[in-house]
Amino acid sequence: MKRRKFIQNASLSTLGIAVGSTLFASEKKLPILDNNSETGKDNYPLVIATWNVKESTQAAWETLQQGKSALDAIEQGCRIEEANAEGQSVGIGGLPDRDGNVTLDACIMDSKGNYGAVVYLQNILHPISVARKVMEDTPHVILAGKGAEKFAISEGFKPVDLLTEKSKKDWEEWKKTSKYKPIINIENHDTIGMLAIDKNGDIAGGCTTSGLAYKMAGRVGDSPIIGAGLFIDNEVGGATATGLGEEVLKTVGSFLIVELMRQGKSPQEACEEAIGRIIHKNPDYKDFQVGYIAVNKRGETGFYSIHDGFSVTKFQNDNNENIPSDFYDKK
Ligand code: SD4
Repeated sequence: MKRRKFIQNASLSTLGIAVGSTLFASEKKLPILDNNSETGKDNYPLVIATWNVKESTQAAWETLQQGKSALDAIEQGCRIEEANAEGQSVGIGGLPDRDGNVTLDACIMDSKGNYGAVVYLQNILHPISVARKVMEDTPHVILAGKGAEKFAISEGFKPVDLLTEKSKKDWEEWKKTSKYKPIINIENHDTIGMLAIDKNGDIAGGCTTSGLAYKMAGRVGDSPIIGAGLFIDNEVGGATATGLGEEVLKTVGSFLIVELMRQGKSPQEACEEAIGRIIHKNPDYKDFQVGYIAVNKRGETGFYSIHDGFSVTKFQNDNNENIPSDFYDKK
């Protein structure tokens, strides 16, 4: 019996057997999908990211071309968007919370299942790199707020003012009415979730954002939370999210997608089902956007959103392309 079939069958039978198969998979360190030409070698290296972020995917791709790991590619790719002061949902230039503070969330996950994150981080330009340091240089997985900032500075990151003139002006305009409508739509959209497969077929991912514009002080979204904004299982694939984080958190979206792929769904089917869960549970889905992207171990990709307007950028076979996503709400 093919190994993949075996795992599928096992997980469909009793819980005891399902647990047994999981142990078997991890003890033997065997990929569910083998890395050979038949099952995907032609599909990677590969980089895919949320929204139109060609410069980010380019940087990640170049990193992979230098023979570096998927993890290095993710860090380099995310740093581009974090340093882009024009983008108002990531890093410098991000729209502030309702008190005027720019607070950043980011996480990174490698192919060995290691994870690091920063939440509610202020005054630091590259949260993705701080998240990597949390993962690699501390015994913890998440650092928050002042502690995260202190750690970053101790690691050599320089404090910077992240509130640009443009974002300050927009915030001052917003304050005139102070209407809080956490609608994520096409105007507010460059949270970057990125997945990469390196030449060895190993997968890593990252997610970095300034979160919802004008959020309550202290609010943390899905993007830095393992299983919600990002999840990688190198035996199966990876997934990441953008959109209204509260909805992604409540349905543990990225973990759900990876588990659906483990059970045999394609990345596209898994993304569609994860969006379906949100729609099924929340009748207000017309008022908010969520988008998911996924890759599996074969280098196949999928993406789907609730509403029109979501897109992904994919770099594969020397082609860096922004592709509009299919969506649920066709009206
Ligand atoms: C959050 N998911 O903090 C993020 C926001 C986002 O494009 O994705 N914006 O909820």
